[in-house]
Amino acid sequence: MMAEGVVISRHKRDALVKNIKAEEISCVFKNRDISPIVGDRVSYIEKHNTFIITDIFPRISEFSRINKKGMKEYIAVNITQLVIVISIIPRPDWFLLDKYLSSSQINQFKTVIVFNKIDLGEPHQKILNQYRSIGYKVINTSVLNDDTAGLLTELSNETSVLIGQSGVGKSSLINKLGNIKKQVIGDLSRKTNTGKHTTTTSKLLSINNNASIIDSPGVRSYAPYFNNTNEVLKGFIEFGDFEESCRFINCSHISEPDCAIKKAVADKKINKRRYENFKKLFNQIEAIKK
Ligand SMILES: Nc1nc2c(ncn2[C@@H]2O[C@H](COP(=O)(O)OP(=O)(O)OP(=O)(O)O)[C@@H](O)[C@H]2O)c(=O)[nH]1
Ligand SMILES: [Mg+2]
Ligand SMILES: [Zn+2]
Repeated sequence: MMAEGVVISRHKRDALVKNIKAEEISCVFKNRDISPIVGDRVSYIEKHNTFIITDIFPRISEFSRINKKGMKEYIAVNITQLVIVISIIPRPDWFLLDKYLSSSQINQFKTVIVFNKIDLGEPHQKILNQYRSIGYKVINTSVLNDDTAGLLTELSNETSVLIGQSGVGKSSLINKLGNIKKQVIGDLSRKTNTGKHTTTTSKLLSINNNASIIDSPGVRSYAPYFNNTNEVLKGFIEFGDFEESCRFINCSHISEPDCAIKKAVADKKINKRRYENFKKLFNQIEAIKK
């Protein structure tokens, strides 16, 4: 008999599939062409007491990264929103944030920046306001002070993946929001104030307000997968207001003369830090693509 469900977690040789009856079924996949990712809609059959995934339905979206071998690797699929979590400790990695934002822009995901642990103070307001002024939604949260209602509003009716450095509080936020099986959370390392990579596999959870959330393992770094270097140019949303005025239509805003982006940076209409991160990312992707 054939049944359908959603992949809620993926391991090396099997995947946990939640079916329409909300049963969680451990399924294997034998066919080389079938590599289910968390968020995938699949069909499966039962054969001699083993559940086997037979098909993956077409995806509405794919969130990916480039791995060490230069290949595309999927983090989550069928998502509608990226929720990028940063915090006071560990300190924000702004380049990491810009890389996530560029990926979100290319994939046209809805995007929310969550600034967590505001019970510890409110630093970085200037930078956060820069992100607000270019159009990103930035919300403050605190698990400790039970301040998560604003986040719940953003999550409702979306399928979101929570991403960010280890220890920023992704799993803690999810535990606070959902009447769900609690995710394991972990202390920060006392020496370095960084997370200990507590969450090790992505997991899709359904909470109230018709929100689906994927908890993901914290990262040290991230590089978006781009089909070509030109895509990097489209990842920085505020460039759109100026790029038509560059002298060359295919200007990469790096070394060409009469570049409207570089002029906007000089005129302080584009944030210099963002532009430097754009260059850094552009050069990284170019090095990979060569
Ligand atoms: N003060 C304060 N601490 C928090 C808050 N949210 C989470 N923490 C603490 O931060 C630490 C890390 O929390 P986790 O939820 O495990 O972080 P994570 O982002 O899921 O980390 P990984 O799974 O390793 O990626 C724990 O000690 C939490 O108690 C908050 O709002 N305020
Ligand atoms: Mg976690
Ligand atoms: Zn230019």
